[in-house]
Amino acid sequence: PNPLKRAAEKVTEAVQGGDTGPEDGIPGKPGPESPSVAEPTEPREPLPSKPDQSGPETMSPTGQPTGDAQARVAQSGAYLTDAQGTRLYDTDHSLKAGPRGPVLLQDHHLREKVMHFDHERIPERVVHARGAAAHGIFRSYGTAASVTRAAFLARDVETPVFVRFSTVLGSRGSADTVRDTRGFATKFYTDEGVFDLVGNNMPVFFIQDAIKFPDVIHAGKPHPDREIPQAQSAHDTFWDFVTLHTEAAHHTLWNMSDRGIPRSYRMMEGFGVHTFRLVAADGATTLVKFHWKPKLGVHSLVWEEAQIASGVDPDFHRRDLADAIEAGAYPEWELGIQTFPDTPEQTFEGIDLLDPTNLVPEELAPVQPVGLLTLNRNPSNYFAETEQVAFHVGHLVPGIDITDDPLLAGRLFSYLDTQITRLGGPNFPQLPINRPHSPVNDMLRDGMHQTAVHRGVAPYRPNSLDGGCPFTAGADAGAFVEAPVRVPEATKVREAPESFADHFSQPRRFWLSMSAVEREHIIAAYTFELNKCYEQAVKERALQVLANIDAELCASVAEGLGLPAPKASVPLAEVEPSPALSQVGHTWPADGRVVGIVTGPDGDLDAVQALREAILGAGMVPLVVAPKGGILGSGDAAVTVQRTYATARSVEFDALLVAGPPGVGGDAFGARDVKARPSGAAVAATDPRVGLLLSEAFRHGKAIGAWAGGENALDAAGVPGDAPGVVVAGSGTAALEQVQELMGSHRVWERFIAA
Ligand code: HDD
Repeated sequence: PNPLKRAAEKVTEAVQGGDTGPEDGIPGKPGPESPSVAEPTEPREPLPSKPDQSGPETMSPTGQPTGDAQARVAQSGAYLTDAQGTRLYDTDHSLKAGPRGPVLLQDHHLREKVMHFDHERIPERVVHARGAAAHGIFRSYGTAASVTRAAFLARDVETPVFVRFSTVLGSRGSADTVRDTRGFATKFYTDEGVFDLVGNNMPVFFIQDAIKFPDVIHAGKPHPDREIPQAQSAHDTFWDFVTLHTEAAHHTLWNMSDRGIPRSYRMMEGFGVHTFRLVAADGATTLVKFHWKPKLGVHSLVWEEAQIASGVDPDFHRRDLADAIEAGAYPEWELGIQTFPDTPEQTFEGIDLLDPTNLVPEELAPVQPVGLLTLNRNPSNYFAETEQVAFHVGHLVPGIDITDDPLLAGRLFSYLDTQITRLGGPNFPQLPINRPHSPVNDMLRDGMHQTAVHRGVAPYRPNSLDGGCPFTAGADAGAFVEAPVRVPEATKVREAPESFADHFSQPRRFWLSMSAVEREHIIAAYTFELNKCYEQAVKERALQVLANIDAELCASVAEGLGLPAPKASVPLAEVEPSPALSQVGHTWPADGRVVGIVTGPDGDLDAVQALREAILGAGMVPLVVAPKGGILGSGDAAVTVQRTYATARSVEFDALLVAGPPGVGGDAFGARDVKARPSGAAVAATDPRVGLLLSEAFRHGKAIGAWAGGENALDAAGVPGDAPGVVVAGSGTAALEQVQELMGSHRVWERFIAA
């Protein structure tokens, strides 16, 4: 066939819709000859664009409009074009000299397509590369209005936000559930400009001075020779650094605690870490620490769960966040502030507020709620939003200013600088996700990836050519004016204040504030990580650090390492515990929790159906687990299977319910019935994957319920029916009721303590 003729035919088909389209000709509706799995043969009405998918508002310097709104939306028109807007007739074949001949260099489409592909990746973030994000709304209560003039903190102001959560050490494709600090970065698109609160899920940091940041990150990242281990702190260089720089003792202790393995991004606290300075309308200043308090409480995985999830679902946290939002279970946090008088010493109750390795116990300075954050929309494009968002601690608005925390000072440089490499130039604020919602009228010009077509001739001031514009505003017209803070007269030194030398009293307070089970977890984490180190000197130095925090902590870890426990080399500080630091001992709403209902074709399907509704009604997520996919039962009792025995793993569930078979004695679940009933309910009892599901859930302290014979599945899995948090009830709903109550405490803690 003549290729040119064929090409011309294809163009005609594409433009006219061809003659192979659906019979009834309704775009989007498959005709009788055209099952939905077939390739569409004619253009269909493009999907309406999502609000955040509209591209930059470009103005053609020729004065022509650049197309309608739809045309500015990437990848949504009916016809394929090249990057210059020219329609293409084929994108599957290179231009060749005959079907078996050489590919021609003149193929501009091939060259453009491959060239663009070659440059699709941008450098990942040097830290916090792995992340997930969501859009939302921040509604302020007005309770901070007396201490800050920030307009978005006035009463009942709603501000759009974009929040990105992350791990620190891992690469972009690393697992979500590794032991690490989590980033919690929030971009507020306020009427007065963008405010970024770039925090973590821990209130303290490893180092006190930004000049050490490259060092701590080099130590935490994989070893430079083999580039292992990925996304882990359990290796020699990390422990070498944090034991030689004992200011890291506090943050390391937080990392080794349950805070290092959160259950969900939705169940983490967030902290601004540094002390910031609020400025009121009358100019009065107050020192402040920012806190995010999750409505669902602060909860963690257990270590074995975290490890299993890294393998079976490396996207565990990313999926959890997106699923919850898609299901309408919008995650919420209250923003809270701890305020302190802005005295020249910048200390509070003896705690140096400029030292970012310090926290201020909530018992000494209560966290006062100032607004509510609700995440209610998933990003529509990961790259455009989650990857290209650029946070910066220097994105401040009037009413919020910085302090002299030396860690913060270095960050004020780093976050702008890093975007030059990562986002390819200084114009990253023009990327759609980074654009302020307030008008921008800067005098910044040109540069790589400039998309604005600036008007006027005088990007300088004062000028007389552009009517004098732009003018500067005073504080009364909404300008950011630095708080006129006095800088003490001093000599230039490379030194830290003496108060920064106390490295152990704050970690000791954290340790003393933990419950018994949390302490057990901390000891296990240190023992695991240090046993992964090869260097004896590193382990011994780590024990010395622990001895300076607490003798029992040190002795227990030393025991696990098979080493003697050293004595403290400093006097142990007299500190009061801070109960607010413990995650255990409270009850929380079970909203968005995942309940697995394990059943088979012979299970109590009516009850399963009723349970699904009850679980949904309680704001939780039911997942039916059965031997294979598809539908169980028929008619009104039909139940859709969401997980099979092969795809379900305990880590996905917060609680399990085991459905018994209807009208059959409990024996049906018993091992001795397996031969007689090799499928269905009997399979549930004896399938090793169900056994694993139940035994892991039990070991991880999860609530388990069974009814009408389901208890025999528990027996088969070695789960005692009378153990704490195991419910054997007369009906599915009765089992759910008790399980739901148990879930309020997140886990059945007695099981760990008994163990
Ligand atoms: Fe940082 C990213 C949080 C100290 C330099 N940092 C980054 C992110 C978070 C934090 C949440 C990810 C933002 C996103 O989702 O895009 N960083 C912190 C906190 C710190 C901290 C809470 C201490 C209190 N960081 C810190 C120091 C430096 C940096 C001391 C440098 C001197 N951080 C960066 C960076 C990153 C970054 C290299 C990488 C990607 C980016 O900024 O945009 O500039």
